[in-house]
Amino acid sequence: LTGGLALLFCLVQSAAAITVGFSQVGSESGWRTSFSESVKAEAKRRSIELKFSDAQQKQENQIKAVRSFIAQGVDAIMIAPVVETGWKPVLREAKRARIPVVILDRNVDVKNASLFLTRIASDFVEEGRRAANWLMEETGGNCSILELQGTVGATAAIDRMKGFNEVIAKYPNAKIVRSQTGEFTRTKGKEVMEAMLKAENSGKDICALWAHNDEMALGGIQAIKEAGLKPGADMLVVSVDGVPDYFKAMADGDANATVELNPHLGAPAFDVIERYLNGDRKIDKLITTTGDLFTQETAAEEYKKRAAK
Ligand code: GZL
Repeated sequence: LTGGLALLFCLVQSAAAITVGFSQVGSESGWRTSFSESVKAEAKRRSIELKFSDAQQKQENQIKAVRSFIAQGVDAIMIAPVVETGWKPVLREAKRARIPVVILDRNVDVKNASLFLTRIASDFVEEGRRAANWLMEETGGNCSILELQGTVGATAAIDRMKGFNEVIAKYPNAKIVRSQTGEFTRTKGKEVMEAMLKAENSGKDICALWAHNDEMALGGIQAIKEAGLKPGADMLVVSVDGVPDYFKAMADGDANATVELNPHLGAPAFDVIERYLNGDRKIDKLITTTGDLFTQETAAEEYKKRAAK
């Protein structure tokens, strides 16, 4: 009898566990991999069956994954969209299949808000403003800047640029002299920075590098060193994400500031999915996370905290 009851309990228990499909952009940055790891760990903690798909930064792979989740009849879908456009058809298919969709981090450009349950993200425009405000205070508003943009068409790139430019527009002697995408990666960031430095007299008259994420900034720092300049001193470096390697660079004096981006989106995402599956229909369309600006002053101790994890 006890064996039968135990088996019954397991069956009921496993039947109660929900299945969630997660379409992730890729693994282009340290922030992205922390985000993925935190979602996987949170799913395990909650005994949620997670179907994880890494799209290698290609939207067609994301759409294929979402279609496969729909075909498998998952209970909910999470999408971290690589770019904003092109999502309407597959979101309509999920809606027809009555599967709730949670958008994580970057946004989707759809007019019909009923096509997704909610979006959980940081305010990227504010991140851009904070980076620019720090730089303007640091330089008295007198600064010629090189910009490494994130992935073209990605909300993080569009909005960080918007916030940064909104602030420097108030300073007549602050100007972005060159701007190009480094696709959020360290390799591409270094390559593009090398080209920009060559075109700008090896960066001798450049006051700062503004990068839409730490990975590109770290690539840019290598290029600045190879051009014979001291990053963090001859050329200030300001960025976003707050990955451990960047805290190390600040502690070493090679970088100056970053706005931390919270990678722990799993818990709020699963909270809202569980609320929805339990019948809650009063869910906000946007749930924002926040992050602080960090500078060299606290970089060494912050690095110790993060590297230990
Ligand atoms: C922003 C996120 C960006 C990170 C990068 O929230 O979309 O994508 O800043 C990552 O590190 O590539």
